[in-house]
Amino acid sequence: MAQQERAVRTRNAILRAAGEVFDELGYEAATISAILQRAKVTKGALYFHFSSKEELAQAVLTRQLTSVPRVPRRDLALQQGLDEALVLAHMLAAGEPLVRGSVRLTVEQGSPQDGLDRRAPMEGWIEHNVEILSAARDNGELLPSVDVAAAAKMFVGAFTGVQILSKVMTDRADLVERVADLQRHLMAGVAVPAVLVQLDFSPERGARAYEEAAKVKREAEPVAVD
Ligand code: XVR
Repeated sequence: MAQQERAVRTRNAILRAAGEVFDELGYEAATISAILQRAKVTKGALYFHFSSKEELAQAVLTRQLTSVPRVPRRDLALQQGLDEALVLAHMLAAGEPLVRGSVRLTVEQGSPQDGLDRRAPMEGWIEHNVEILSAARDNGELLPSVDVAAAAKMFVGAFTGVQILSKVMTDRADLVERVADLQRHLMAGVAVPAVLVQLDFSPERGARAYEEAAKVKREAEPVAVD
């Protein structure tokens, strides 16, 4: 195996372990030694890639969007956005460590001095939603009254809220269902009637689209590089 590929694999293993530990303990209580044990790499290897707990947490936060495989293109931009929401819900419910850890780091209040930039993943999602909604606007899928920039933020805020509710109430057992239900309500407020009737909100789309997207991703790039 090429040296560079080995380094990327080690880095991914460390980030995955960090995701698990941040998910279980939160930023404050997490320790580098717990992450080391979980990743099964040497201390030297870990410090070669990351010099501090803060750097590890920031990398987990930064990876949030790229950890979610892109859903294959759909004819309707709104169906694509909807499928992405179901994929993210599926990954959180199924226990994907990087995404779970990253989401916990994003929503925990933390201390003002912890130095983490929690805005990064939120800005990434908002920007991504602007792209999807702009494509939807160009396709004539959106009601004329919709403000794309405001709707992009509404989708992120609403997903976050429902995600927290499901975690508190059912430890995410009902997350995919809650997100499908949320999307049904949000889409009714943004889609023209002719598009709304075509959207498929089945919760099972989450797992299916995840497998589909993960396959495309594996074929495109066997090892993720930042
Ligand atoms: O914007 C998002 C989607 O378009 C679905 C609505 C997802 C935003 C996820 C934000 C993330 C950060 C904290 O989830 C949290 O709970 C894909």
